[in-house]
Amino acid sequence: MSRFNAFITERLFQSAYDGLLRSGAKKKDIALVRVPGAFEIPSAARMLAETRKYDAIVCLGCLIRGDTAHYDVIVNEVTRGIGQSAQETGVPHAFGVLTCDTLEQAIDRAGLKMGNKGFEAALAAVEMANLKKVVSRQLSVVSKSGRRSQVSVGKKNAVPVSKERKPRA
Ligand code: INI
Repeated sequence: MSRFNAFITERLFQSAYDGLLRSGAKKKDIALVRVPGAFEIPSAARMLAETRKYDAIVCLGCLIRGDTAHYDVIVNEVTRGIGQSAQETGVPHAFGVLTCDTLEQAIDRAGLKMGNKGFEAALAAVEMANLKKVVSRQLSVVSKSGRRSQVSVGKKNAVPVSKERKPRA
């Protein structure tokens, strides 16, 4: 979590923490790491991912265009860096970095009118960590049985499309 625009990022964190606990995470298994600004999030996320101690990383920050000319330079780098860390380490990273034009927009997305992006990011992290666990298990079954060239989704864990729960409209 970045400290820049802390008024917003603290709200993102509180909601992300709540989302993790509601999803079954234990307090002792959640670590909070603070960095100065959004620009520092990708490198911190990567350091943490490389320890292999974490099931997922929830990246929380707040970039506001109105603040300084920094915004335009930083925004793509932060997005790219977080995505790159996720892809290169294989550890799920959730993107809870607000990219807003105004402080009002940021307030809305940190719990006022538009939900809380921290909460959404926490749920995305849990979902991707669970998906990774299921797929890793399937891959290890496939590699033990020597069928390396036939990596398929196993019947036990895959949900047939016909039985998939439809999201409510
Ligand atoms: N950092 C943010 O997290 N949000 C911003 O809106 C922001 N703006 O606009 O400047 C910002 N800048 C600081 C930056 O992330 C670095 O911490 C700083 O440049 C030091 O590397």
